[in-house]
Amino acid sequence: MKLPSTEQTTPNVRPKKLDLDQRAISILRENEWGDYTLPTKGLYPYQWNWDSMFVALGFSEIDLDRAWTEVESLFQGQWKNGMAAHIVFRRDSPSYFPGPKIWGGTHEVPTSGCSQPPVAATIVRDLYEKDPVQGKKRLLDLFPRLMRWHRWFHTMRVISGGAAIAVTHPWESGRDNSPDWDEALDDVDPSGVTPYTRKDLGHVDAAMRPTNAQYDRYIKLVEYGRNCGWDHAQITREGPFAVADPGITFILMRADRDLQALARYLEKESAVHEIDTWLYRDKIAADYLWNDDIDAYAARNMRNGQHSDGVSSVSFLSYYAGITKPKRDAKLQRTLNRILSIAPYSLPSFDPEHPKFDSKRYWRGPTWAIINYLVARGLSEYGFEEKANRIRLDTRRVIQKSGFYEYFDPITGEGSGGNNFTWTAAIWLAWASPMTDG
Ligand code: 9WN
Repeated sequence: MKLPSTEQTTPNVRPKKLDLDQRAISILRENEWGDYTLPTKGLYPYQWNWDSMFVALGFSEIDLDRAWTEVESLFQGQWKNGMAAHIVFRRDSPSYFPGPKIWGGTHEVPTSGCSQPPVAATIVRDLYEKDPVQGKKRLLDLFPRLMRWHRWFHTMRVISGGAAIAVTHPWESGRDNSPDWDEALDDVDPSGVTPYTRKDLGHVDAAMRPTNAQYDRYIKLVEYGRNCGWDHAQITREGPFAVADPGITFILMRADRDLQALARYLEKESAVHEIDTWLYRDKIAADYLWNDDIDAYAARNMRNGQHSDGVSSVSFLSYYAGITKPKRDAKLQRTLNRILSIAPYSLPSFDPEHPKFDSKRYWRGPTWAIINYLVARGLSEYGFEEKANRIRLDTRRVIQKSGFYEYFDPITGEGSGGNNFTWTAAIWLAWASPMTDG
């Protein structure tokens, strides 16, 4: 981000721009909690995995040292098996359910028992390239941790011979109540779930959150993992839920490439070769996820091979992942054109023309700034500048219109979920603010 220049800005728009830039910085600082940052106060009182990585990206615009610290603190929650946990609790807070006791994690710093989309290596590469001299020592410490985490995904979240990465809990995908999980979640028997009280509904309107029926299944899946001692091989192989996720698969593919670039910077030849074996399987994963019925990449239930029948925003992360196939891309572009033409505040998390679309309910329709950033980054790298820019300007407009919400109605632009949300502020600073133009 360039610093605000009084000469370059016109008098009528300048105060607004400055207000939002300053406000975004304040949100990052207000949500700081020592060496990590809360997604937002109240609703999410702990450290979340991919949130922290977007936060690091935001901090890198104003305080590179603090950005590295955010990444390092996340890895306090890395298990011996390599998994970087989706939530690092450290303490118990009454405002969130389920907390550390329900998860029953086995790591010395209390964490949840699943992971989240691995954007970390990509962000670490960004931080390193901003200042390789300052970053070298910190990279040397983080590099083996990133390798162990990626290795965990490539061994613990694939099923015999497959290459697409499964999520074994909707929370692992980061897209909790996406229709992508509906069919597989129907097969999770919620009976006998230990009675509990939801805390999220004390902070946010129920119409914007997952349903109780979904929550029962989320908790049932936590109980299954806890009861098997978080044996991730068993959970993936025979647990109640395993769905290949285009989101996590494409994000990991991209992160593998960035990790390989880091391995080259550090002259770690054996790591370069190991990552080659992961990248070699990319096309197999992409082929498995492609759904010709909807002209898009889509989630796929690993227990029965059934595809999700709807387009989600992560369907377009194939470019970000470095996957192209001309005939398929032509179809994917048509699908993207269709969706962009009906959602004025794109990119909706689910196809607005699908019967399950719900413009306010979390991952069943709303627009999320972080996904916009990832999708547009990939589109831009493959020369789809116009579309990348459209998504970026939509992100800017929706934040200008409604503020730093967790997510936004893609039709009206209204903000939903938590407010003063850290990752929305971070994406503003790193990418959506007019200060990032040019
Ligand atoms: C469960 C923190 C997290 C995000 C996820 C988002 C939401 C949690 C919840 O909030 O999930 O992990 O309780 O709803 O879906 O992507 O990381 O912002």
